[in-house]
Amino acid sequence: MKRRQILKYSASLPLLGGSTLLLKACGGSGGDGGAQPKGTLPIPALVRADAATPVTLKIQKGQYEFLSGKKSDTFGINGALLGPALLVKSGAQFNVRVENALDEDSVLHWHGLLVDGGSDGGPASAVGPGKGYAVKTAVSQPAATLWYHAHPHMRTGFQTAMGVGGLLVVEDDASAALGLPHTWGEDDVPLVLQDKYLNADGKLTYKLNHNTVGLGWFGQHMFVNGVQQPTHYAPRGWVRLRLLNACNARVLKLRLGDHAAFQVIASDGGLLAAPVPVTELVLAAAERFEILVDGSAGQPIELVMARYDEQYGANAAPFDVDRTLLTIHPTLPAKNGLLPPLLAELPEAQAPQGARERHITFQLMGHFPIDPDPTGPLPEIWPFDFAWNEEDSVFDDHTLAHINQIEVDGAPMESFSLDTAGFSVPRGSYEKWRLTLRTGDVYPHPFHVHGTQFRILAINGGAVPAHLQGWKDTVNIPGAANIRGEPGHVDVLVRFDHAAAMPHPYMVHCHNLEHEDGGMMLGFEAV
Ligand SMILES: [Cu+2]
Repeated sequence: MKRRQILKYSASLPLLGGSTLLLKACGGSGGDGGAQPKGTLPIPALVRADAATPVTLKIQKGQYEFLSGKKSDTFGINGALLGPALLVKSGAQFNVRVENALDEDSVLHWHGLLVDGGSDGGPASAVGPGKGYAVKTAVSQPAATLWYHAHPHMRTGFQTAMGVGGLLVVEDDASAALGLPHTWGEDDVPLVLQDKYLNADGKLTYKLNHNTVGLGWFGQHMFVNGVQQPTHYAPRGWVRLRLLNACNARVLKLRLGDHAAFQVIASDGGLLAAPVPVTELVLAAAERFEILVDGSAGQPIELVMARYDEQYGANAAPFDVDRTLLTIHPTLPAKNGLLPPLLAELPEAQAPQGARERHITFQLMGHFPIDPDPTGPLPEIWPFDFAWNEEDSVFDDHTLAHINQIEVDGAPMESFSLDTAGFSVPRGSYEKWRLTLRTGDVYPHPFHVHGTQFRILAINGGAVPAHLQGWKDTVNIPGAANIRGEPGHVDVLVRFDHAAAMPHPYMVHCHNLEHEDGGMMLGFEAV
C-alpha cells in the first residue's frame, strides 16, 4: 500500500512543479493571508491494520517546521506530526500495537469505532513511558471515516495539539459497490484540519490558564494535513474530501470559493441515506463529513474557512475574514467516480415507546463569569487574545480535573474520577438522551460519547438538518443566545451493543479538549 502511494505521487510530480514533497516538513511561511499557495497537500499513508497485517503505532517526540525554517517540538505517530491513516474492512479484526515513546502517560482512542471498553482507548487505559499494549478487536460497522487521537486524562488537549492523531477508515462491500471516488490521495482526499498557536519563533505553545481552560486552545494558523493553504491536483470529475475537524476547540464553517453547492455523502459514522447538497458546512471539534465537490469543469476549487460568529474567539483575526484552506486543481485524467442518488439504508430515527430517558448536562467551570442574578448588571465578557496561549499555566493537575462537571438527571456527579462510573446502561437497549448546558452558558460544546453511533432526534426541539440525520458520534450543543438565556439542547437516540465495565468504562465528554481535560467528562458502564 505504501509503495503504491509513493508511485502515484511520483507519477504526478511533474505537474506539481515541486521538488520534494509528501509529509516532509514544508509548512508555509507567514500567516494564513498569503496569496500564493504554500505547498502541495501531503497525503497520509493508508495502512491496512488487520490480522494479516498488524501495525505498530509508536507515539513519539519529533520536530516539525510549521513555519518555514522554524523548528518546533512536536509529537507524532511513526513520524514527527500526526500519523498514518489506518484502514480496516468491516468484518475483519482491527489489529494494532501501540507503543508510548513519550515521557508521560498516553493512550490512543479509536474515535467512532464500536468496540468494548477495554479496546476503546479511554483514559483508564493509558500506559506509562516505554510501555505498550495490543488492540485486537472485531470491526462490525459500516464504512466510515473515523479517527484516533491521544486520550490520557488532563493531557488529551496537550498531546492532541502536539500532533497525536490520525484517520481510521472503515471500508465495506456495500459502499465499495457504489462507485464513489475511492483512489486514495487522488480523488479520495483525506483532510485533517487543525489550528495551531505558534509563538514568534514558530514553536507550538500550549498552556492551560483561566482563558484557555474556559474557552479552549485556539491557534492563529490553520493547517491542512500539516501544511498551510496547500494545493492538490485531482482527476477531473467528482472529488471526495474526507473532512476531519481535528482542532482542540475551534468550530469550523466551510464553503467553496465560488459559493457553489457541494454534496455531503457521509457523517461521523458512515454514509447518509442520500447525498445532501449544501453551500456551507459547520464542523464542531471531532466531527467528520465526507463531501463530493464537482471538478468536472477542470477549474480550480477553493475550500474556504468562513468567518464563524457563534463561538467566542473563533472570529478573532486572522479569522475575522474568510480564508482559503486548500485549492484543488481537477486537471488530471478522469477516474469516473460517481455520485449515486442513493447511498445507504438507515433505520428510522425514532425512540421506541418506553425508551429510557437521561438528561446529561455539561457544566462549564464554576468561575466562568456568569452572573446568576437576573437583576444585576451584565458581567464583562473576556476580551479574546491569542497571546493567552503563552501565559503561564495556573492549574495543577488536581485543580484541573475538578473544574468542570457533568450532571446526569439533575444530580451533580462527583468531580471527574477515573475510578467512578457515573451511570450504567443496559446493552442492546435504545435510550433517549437530552444533552444540554447550564443556563446562561453562551459557549457551544461538542458532545461525544464512546462506544456508539447515535442518531439526532431534535436540535433545540426542532427539525434536524438533512446532513445531520445519519450516524453520529459527536454533535455540537449550541450555546445560549445570551448569558441569561436558556442553553441549547439536543436529543439523541443511543444504543450500546458492546460491553464496557470498570475499570474500563466508556466516556461521555465535551470534545473541546480543554473543557474535557478540566473534568467535563464522565465514565459510564454498558452491561
Ligand atoms: Cu465544552
